[in-house]
Amino acid sequence: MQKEDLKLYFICGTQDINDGQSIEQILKTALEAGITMFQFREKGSSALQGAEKEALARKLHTLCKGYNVPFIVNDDIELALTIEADGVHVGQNDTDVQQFRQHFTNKIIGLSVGTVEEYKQSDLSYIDYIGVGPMFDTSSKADANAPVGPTMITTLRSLVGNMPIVGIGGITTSNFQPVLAAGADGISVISAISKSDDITKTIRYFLQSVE
Ligand code: TZP
Ligand code: MG
Repeated sequence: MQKEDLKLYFICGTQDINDGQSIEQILKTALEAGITMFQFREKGSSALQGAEKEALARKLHTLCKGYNVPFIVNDDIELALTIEADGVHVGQNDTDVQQFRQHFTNKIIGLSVGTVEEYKQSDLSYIDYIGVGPMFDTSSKADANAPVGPTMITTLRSLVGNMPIVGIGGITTSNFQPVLAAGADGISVISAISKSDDITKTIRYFLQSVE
């Protein structure tokens, strides 16, 4: 993967959209407007499972292919392998990355790293990028840790050197600039896009500043 892929990384699952809206339509609009990477993240009590989840993943993957945008699956390595996704994103408590890197050559593996302690306990040799956060308060992740702020990007940047970094958590069009200024290669958002009244305008605004 290229650092540029992280510029505007949209994450979404069926739990993240307003009632009556379609995740496919939202993704289509977001791709058209220029998101650079997408992560399918089904979470919580309403999350699709099994065949339904796989069917939706395949549809969203196909949409991403049409725009040459990498399609990443959150946590579900089996699903990622089954549908030949472009990668997976895992958290600190998810499957041992080393175990699946061998099945996952030429794929993207992202890891969440929120603190220096987490950095120290992570083997980054198998990782393509790290997601650092939460930058700010977020209501999109039920078990989110306390915000670490953009300064955590600067701290981790000095430890990881050139490794691609994306900031995540509570990022909006009003607060993303300090995340980039702190050394992130891009920003990752759920609600700023999925709940936007004008997705195209929101995305264009983000992209103007990242580029
Ligand atoms: N990981 C850390 S914060 C977060 C995830 C998945 C939620 C980000 O959602 P939002 O709506 O952009 O704050
Ligand atoms: Mg996880």
